[in-house]
Amino acid sequence: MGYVDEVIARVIEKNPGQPEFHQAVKEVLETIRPVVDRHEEQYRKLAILERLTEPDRQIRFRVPWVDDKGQVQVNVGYRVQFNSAIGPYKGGLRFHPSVNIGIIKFLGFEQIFKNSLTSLPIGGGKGGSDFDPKGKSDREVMAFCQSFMTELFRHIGPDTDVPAGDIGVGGREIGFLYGQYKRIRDAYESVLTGKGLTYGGSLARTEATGYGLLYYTEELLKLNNIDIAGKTCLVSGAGNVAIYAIQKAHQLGAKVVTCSDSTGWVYDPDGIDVEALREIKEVQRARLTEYKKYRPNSEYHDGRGVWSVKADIALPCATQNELDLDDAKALVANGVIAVCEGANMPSTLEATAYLKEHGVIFGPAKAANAGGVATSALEMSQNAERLSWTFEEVDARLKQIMVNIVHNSDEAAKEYGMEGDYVAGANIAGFLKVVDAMIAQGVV
Ligand code: NDP
Ligand code: 2IT
Repeated sequence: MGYVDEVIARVIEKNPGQPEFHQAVKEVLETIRPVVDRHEEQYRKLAILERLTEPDRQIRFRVPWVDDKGQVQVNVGYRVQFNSAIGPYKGGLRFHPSVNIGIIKFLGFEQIFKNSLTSLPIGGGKGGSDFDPKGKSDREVMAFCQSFMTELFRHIGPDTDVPAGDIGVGGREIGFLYGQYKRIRDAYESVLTGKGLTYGGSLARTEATGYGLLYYTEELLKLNNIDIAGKTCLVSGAGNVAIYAIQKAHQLGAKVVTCSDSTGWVYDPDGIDVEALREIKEVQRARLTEYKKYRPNSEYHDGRGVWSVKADIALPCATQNELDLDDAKALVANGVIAVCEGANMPSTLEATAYLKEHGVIFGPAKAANAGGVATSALEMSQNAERLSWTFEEVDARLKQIMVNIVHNSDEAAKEYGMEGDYVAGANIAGFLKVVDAMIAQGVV
């Protein structure tokens, strides 16, 4: 057995019951094989792959809080500090009932390479809780966030670990978390990103992941001599990433005809109305069933089904493994040109393989959605110099970062004989920088 296969087997054995973590490790290690083969003796001796797949630290804690009926509720909180070779741990917090240690580990592992690809000095981490903000009052969300931070604060800091948002954690939650951190530490520090604009947030951070996804997609298509203008797109999800992906797609002259949430999905042949979507999701925090009230010409369907619609480009922006082999077959049968991932690991390994085999241009999550964390790092830079940049300046830097990721991934794939494989290219480019730093820093 080669080194890569040995380490994959070891990860599966040592981390039972964590299929998402196994999946993320397999995807990375299997595509960096040519690099590992070239350096096998050195990497084996230094146990590079074993160290890379074992987090620096995993923190798990109790989060007790009182609901509106006076009942005490107990959730589990996590922070996985995965790798700090190139900078302080950086990565979001996810609040969703499906959260468990395996999910946080897959996200933290992905984050190492994604953060490296941004070219900014940030290491990889992720955290969250099985708390479900859906249907909770603002007071309940605040009570939960304060209790969560009352434990988390001792593990984070502006030069140690800087969390941000992810599923279920947006501006409201970041505000409550930041307030509690500041109260406990008595320090106004850049310890979270995605902050509000009145207390240290960056312009364009809200839009950054969705906008970045479209800058990446536009450039990747350009590299393949295709113009994004005039193309029809499918988006899944209706949260932070989906909303601003749809907005930027429309600005670039494409038309997005779908979006979805965990209850159902919408088909709007005239193009999704972003302002209606923002009102439903950001203001009312309601379900997509409301969309038809704003757009009588649209269709609402219960369950899942976005990938059955005929379109040129698919942009999954909801959650992991939301695009499976059957979905990939439907997309290919309908003539899809490109799939670029806004969510983290939204395509199963089988779906990714099928799409690549059938000539679909495939932009993997850790490259395509890196705009969010990149702009978080720009928020840290602005906080460090105690200045705020204009929207245009942040947006221009974001765009340049996404363009660079496309070309760096493309060149890395070419260098290792895998031209056009942007999954391998992103993994290789992200991996090389981290490994170089790990080797330079010795056995730690
Ligand atoms: P939000 O909470 O704002 O939105 C998530 C959306 O996905 C909602 O529409 C939600 O529907 C849907 N969704 C979530 N879980 C499920 C599920 N299990 N089944 C079906 N639908 C689901 O999160 P974000 O938009 O921030 O995140 C979306 C994806 O993008 C995630 O994979 C996240 O990790 C990734 N990402 C986010 C970044 C960011 O900056 N926010 C950066 C990079 C990646 P419902 O409301 O009904 O639950
Ligand atoms: O998956 C991700 O990159 C995020 N949720 C954003 C992380 C961040 O620190 O901004």
